Amino acid sequence: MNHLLFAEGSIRAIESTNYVAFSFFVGTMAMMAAAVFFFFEVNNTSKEWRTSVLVSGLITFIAAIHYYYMRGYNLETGQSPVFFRYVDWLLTVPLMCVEFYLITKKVGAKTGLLVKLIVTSIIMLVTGYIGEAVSPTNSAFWGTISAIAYFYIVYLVWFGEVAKLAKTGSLAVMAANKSLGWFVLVGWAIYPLGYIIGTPGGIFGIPVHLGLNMDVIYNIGDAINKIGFGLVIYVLSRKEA
Ligand SMILES: *C/C=C(C)/C=C/C=C(C)/C=C/C1=C(C)CCCC1(C)C
Repeated sequence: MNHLLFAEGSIRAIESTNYVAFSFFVGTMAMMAAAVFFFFEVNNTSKEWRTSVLVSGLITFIAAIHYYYMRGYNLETGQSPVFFRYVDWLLTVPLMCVEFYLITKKVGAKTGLLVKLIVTSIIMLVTGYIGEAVSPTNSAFWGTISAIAYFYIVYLVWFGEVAKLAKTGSLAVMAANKSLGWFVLVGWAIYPLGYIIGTPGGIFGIPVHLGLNMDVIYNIGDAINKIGFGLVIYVLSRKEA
């Protein structure tokens, strides 16, 4: 009797066909495991890399909390948790900019570069949110503005200030910046793909659905970018130790 009430009152199982909610569930677990790993490794890390590994832990920890919430939200309502998705990104993407800054700070990066990266990433995310949640009929327009900000970050990391500074660093710093650059160019490109598939404006006004779910694409992107990105930092911290 009791367990029946319990089952009906507070727990809803994820059905095996509900791959969207399932991907939120797996995402929660993966982010939690990664956060625990990075937090525990902070003490095994040489002094100058501790903050970087700690920030990797914070990124995955913040994501784990949001994923836990988004999993429940999606399961209960069947809807996309757009608002909390963007709250998560607004916290974690600037922290990823902090990671770039921390790497290049060792070879002279100034806080102005950090501010530039953070402001650009916020423009990218806020315009994306407007296109997804506030004005979906204009999603192609807002997506384009967002993409311009995105390409500016790609430019900074590959050819601009970040790249130039990284070149003056050790081989490990150069290699790490290359890897992080690939994350921004290829890993982050997963998100506009999800946006194009999930918003009515598609690409330049032409809807593209392909039968794929936007949240599943975003969840795959997050796993690659938050955990993978953190691992690159972790590997760098071992090489430089
Ligand atoms: C951990 C979360 C990360 C790394 C999120 C990154 C998100 C983006 C790079 C989103 C980019 C977008 C565009 C470039 C255009 C369409 C709108 C967005 C916001 C999906």
